[in-house]
Amino acid sequence: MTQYTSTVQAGSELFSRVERIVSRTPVADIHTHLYDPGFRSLLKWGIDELLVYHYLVSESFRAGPWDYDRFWASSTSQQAEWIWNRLFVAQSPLSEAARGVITTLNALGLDPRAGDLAALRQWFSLRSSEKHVEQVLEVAGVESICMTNSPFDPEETVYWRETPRRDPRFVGALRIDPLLLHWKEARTTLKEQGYDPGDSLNDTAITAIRRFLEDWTRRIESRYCMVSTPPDFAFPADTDSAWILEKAVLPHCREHGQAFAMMMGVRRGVNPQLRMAGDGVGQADLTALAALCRGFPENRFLVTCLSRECQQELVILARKFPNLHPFGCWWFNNTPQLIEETTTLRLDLLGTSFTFQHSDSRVLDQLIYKWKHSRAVLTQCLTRAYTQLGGAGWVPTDIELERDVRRLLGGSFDEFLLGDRAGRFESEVSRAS
Ligand code: HDL
Ligand code: ZN
Repeated sequence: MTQYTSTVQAGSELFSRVERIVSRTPVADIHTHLYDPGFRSLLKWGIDELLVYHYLVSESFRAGPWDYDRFWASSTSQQAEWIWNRLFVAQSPLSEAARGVITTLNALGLDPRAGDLAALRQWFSLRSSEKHVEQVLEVAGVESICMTNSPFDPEETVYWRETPRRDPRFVGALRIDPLLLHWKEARTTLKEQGYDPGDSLNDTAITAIRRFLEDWTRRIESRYCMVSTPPDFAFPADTDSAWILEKAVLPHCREHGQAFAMMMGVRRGVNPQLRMAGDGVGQADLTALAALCRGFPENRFLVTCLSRECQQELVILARKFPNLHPFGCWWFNNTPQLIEETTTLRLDLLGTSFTFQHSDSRVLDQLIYKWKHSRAVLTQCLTRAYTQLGGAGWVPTDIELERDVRRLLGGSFDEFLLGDRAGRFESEVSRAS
């Protein structure tokens, strides 16, 4: 009887069962930078947008000459041609993001080998955004998409003032980085929007910030509230960030049933010349997360970390705090090797009480490759896990496989948000004592 196998027998009967169920289980994509088609130009799609994805921008600069100004002064289609030639013509598209373009084009029935960007542009140009959304969601197997909605982004807030016709599959998620990380600037925005917090952090500021959060939460029908934090984010701490988080944001989340999502360990602007492509990674101090989970048991924390080194500590913290839900293999972790490593770690220590992946897609068509690539790794991880379970004498039925996969692809996320886990946990503990 196989007790443990680190390699998966692809093509085995179990592998085939798992692969079939993973491929047909619809995904709730809990973090993306996509927009409802009602937001018109904010929803990016097509070959040029695929090629100028910031992951590919940074990769294309690996070969000189590094003429940043000339690149940024050129048009999107010129940038796309430049990237195509460097990453797809001068070498094989071996990186995850470059391979993703190939996966996506083939899945849409297009031939990347033709290398004719003009013909590809023509194909995309003939499609309406609504029709393209239907096809991409169908091909990608995605049933819902959390957007990233920032009340600090004037390009976006203009649409909310028009109360856009909404596609219910595109779910709101309130993004508040400036509020927590750049209070001096954020204060100006709040004042401009009619929430005058005054000049110091006191009860007046709390009232203004909470009204701001409440109005935006309602306006976008937010699923959760999110921030990305730098490696040195500290809590508790004598900082504006810690004060606003404790006095305004976490009480708001408790009152409005909002989980608080933290994406931890991003170093913004490591190379400013690469603009959005210039961000880097640092090891987050997760003692701050432990303090938040411990100090605010009625708040629920959705967390993903950017550094590989943080992944085990995050999983172990999740074992200590029922109000902590790890999710996704974020950004630089979104590679087959690190998805497999992280997911195996999580399955071994958390079972299915986490969310396997989010796509972080910025371009609609990316949903296709990000979920095709991730599903392939999930199939590997689950086949290994069920092989081990079988070796222990417990062979899962298809119903059980479907249940488990649904949990990993959005079901555990829903349960965590709706289950008021921390409250129920508290009541169970208090009843027992
Ligand atoms: O802060 C974030 O939400 C990150 O996901 C950044 O947007 C990053 O640029 C990204 O797209 N990562 O995949
Ligand atoms: Zn993101």
